[in-house]
Amino acid sequence: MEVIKVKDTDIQSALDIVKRQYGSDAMILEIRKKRKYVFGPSYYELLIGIEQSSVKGNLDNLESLEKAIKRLDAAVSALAVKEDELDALSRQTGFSKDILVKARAVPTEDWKSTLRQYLSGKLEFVRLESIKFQTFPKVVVLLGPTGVGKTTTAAKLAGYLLLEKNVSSGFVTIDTFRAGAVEQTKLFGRAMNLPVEVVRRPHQMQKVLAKFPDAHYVFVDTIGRNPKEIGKLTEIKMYLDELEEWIPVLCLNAGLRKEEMQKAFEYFNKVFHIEYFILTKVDEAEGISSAVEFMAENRLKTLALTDGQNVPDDLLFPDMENVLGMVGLSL
Ligand SMILES: Nc1nc2c(ncn2[C@@H]2O[C@H](COP(=O)(O)OP(=O)(O)O)[C@@H](O)[C@H]2O)c(=O)[nH]1
Ligand SMILES: [Mg+2]
Repeated sequence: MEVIKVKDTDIQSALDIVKRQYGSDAMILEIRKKRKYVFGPSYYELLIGIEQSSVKGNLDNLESLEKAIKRLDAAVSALAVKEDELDALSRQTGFSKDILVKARAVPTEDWKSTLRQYLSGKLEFVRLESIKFQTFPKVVVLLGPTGVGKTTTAAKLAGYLLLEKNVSSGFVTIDTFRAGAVEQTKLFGRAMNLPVEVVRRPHQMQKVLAKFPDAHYVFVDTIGRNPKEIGKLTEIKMYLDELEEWIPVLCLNAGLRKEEMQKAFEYFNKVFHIEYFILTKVDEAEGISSAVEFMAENRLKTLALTDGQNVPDDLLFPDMENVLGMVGLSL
């Protein structure tokens, strides 16, 4: 046993020092009250016994700490070397370095299957028909910045349901701008012989559903001039709050950069809790790697992709393999 002396004018401070420095390994052997000279101030001297094994243990710990630091050092240098590799892979795949690192695709020989595994754990594809609703008709609200293709996509979805599933739909346009910009929806409605209603006051919302006695689905389309006006979103939300049940679907253009998608998502998600997603204009985008990253990182349930102006044909219902294939990650 090693014996150590600890001195302090205050007994509590002395005990604190022992506790801090030697922890539970310390054994107090003796406490002495002393004076340096006859009339000098008193102080305490604590004799502490420490088992050799724990001193040795601490030394062993130090050694293993040193080894760990060396290993960490080596790993950091290795990472620096991999930076070039990371850059190259990012350019080659269109995926950000950020996600390649998160997925641990670098440094790995088998980066493809590592990235595949990472993405497939986060991506989700859902068919509109499989979403359970408590109420009827099922109300689907299409949200997104102006020009992303909300109105066209609503028409495509209604067309698909009608032609492929023999299920009828209706359209509601919330015209918060009193702009009367509903002609486009009316044209689609007329072409498919499906009803279109325009709502200009929130309290009309629930009542308007009664105007679609045959519809299984009602697609609510929103009009906006400036998607940056958060006030407009809360106004749209007021209309939807009148409804018993509805699901919001965010539509974003595949040509956007990931940061732009994230910004738009956060902006809409603040007002609506976004769970479902449609990626539009895939035909115009150079690739969809960024969009796929965005979908994965936000754990969005993707309902469809759109890839052209033709209604209702340019609509895809991809599964995991389709999408992984589209970003060059097929098996
Ligand atoms: N290339 C392409 N154009 C699309 C697609 N979806 C919609 N559009 C076009 O984008 C424009 C805006 O669409 P619209 O549905 O009015 O957008 P909204 O403002 O979000 O309702 C129209 O010219 C559409 O034909 C798509 O998937 N690919
Ligand atoms: Mg529109």
